[in-house]
Amino acid sequence: MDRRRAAGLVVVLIAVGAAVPVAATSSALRPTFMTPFDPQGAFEVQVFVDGLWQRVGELPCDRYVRERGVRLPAAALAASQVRVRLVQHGGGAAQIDRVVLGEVPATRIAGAAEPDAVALVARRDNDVLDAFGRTIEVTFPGRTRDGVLRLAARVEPRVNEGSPFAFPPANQFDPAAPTVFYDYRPAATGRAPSWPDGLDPANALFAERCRPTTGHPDGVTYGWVANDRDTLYAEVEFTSDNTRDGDKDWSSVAVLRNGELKEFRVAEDRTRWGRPSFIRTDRAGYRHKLYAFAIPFAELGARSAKEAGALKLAFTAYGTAAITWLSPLYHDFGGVEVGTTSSPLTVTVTNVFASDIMLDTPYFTRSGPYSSQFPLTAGTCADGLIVHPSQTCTFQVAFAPSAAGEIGDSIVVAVLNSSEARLTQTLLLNGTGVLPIPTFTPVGLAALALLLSGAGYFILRRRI
Ligand SMILES: [Ca+2]
Ligand SMILES: [Ca+2]
Repeated sequence: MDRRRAAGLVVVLIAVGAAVPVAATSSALRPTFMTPFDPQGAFEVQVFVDGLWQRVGELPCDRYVRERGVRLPAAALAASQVRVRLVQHGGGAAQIDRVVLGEVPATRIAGAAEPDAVALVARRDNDVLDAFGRTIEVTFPGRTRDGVLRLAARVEPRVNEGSPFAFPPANQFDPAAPTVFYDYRPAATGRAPSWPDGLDPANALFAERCRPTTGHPDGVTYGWVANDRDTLYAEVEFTSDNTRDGDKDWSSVAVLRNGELKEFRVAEDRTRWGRPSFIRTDRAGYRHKLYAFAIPFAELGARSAKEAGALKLAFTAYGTAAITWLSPLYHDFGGVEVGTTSSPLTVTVTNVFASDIMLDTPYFTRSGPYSSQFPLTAGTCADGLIVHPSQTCTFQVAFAPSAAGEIGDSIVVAVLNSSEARLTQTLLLNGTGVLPIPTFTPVGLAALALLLSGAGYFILRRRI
């Protein structure tokens, strides 16, 4: 299956939310991070010794920032400067939060795009350096006592998993349209704000703690709204998005007026309704996404703020920082010998909501022609099981190809939330059946040798 198509499918929202009263400062999202280490790529570590780059080791990474260490050879440490190369490979994005030798920070970084790279990797603070596909050369002072290179980094999967964060959170996982809104009545004689200066959590329209399941940091997302006579202004500060991913990062404002819903989206390549920035603020001291919206009232069918009257607003934010209650949403088993069964994949359902969820009966459905080749084993998940907030259940899927070739399947998992709304998410599976390599017994090998020598004799006779 085309991975890009799979990516497109998995970020599509395929769930139905329920309308509940909104409190602007309480979060409904409480995932736990039980995900085991699931490497998506790595950093090869090289060190400069006696005029040559020497491979020291490989540090695998998954989506979460984790610190790993590798001891550098004594010959490298004895030099006046220790030069290390970090060669990133694999995954769909990669960042370094900190790299130190012992506890000593780098004095120089080469191969990075960001000018303040040395400061970015000096501390583990969510302020990260883009390292995707790069060879980053890091120089440390020599004759360091502790010779362990420590790298805190992450590598994202190729396929981004999860849904945007929704504000109000009651709209989370709602594919079609928001059902819950913030009320805003524009002031007839409002003034254009001087944002981002003067943004104050005390004046926020909403402040919601977000806990991404994508390895991005937990953080409070804020929204503000203001207006002047002609324009509706809004800011969305998505502190959980500490990675700059071009047009993959976006935020939107949906405005409901006179029964008509209109959505305005802003990304690096979509600046008609506003602008994204990637900055540090008083709310979060590491670089993160802040979206500024400016929407003329004329776009809402009103000639002025006064005419606009009462508005209903809903927001979303996505930054590859996202949330899902089913993980993973995509898995490729790779090549598996026909007639055998792969090692199983564990799939986790996590209650990321504020109240109990119940697995539907049945809790999964599948209708693909190859479903029987992706056998499913019930783990702790079961029809009708109630999962409390932050709790999980799991099941296993494996790949048992019956013929050579690449095939796929999808499993739709369904749960009911506390309002009995049915939510679904789809797990996409892929695998390639490969034919076994023939093996020979000693007798078989002797027969093959005889056959080949006979053929060789025959060919030689023909040529003579
Ligand atoms: Ca950092
Ligand atoms: Ca991002």
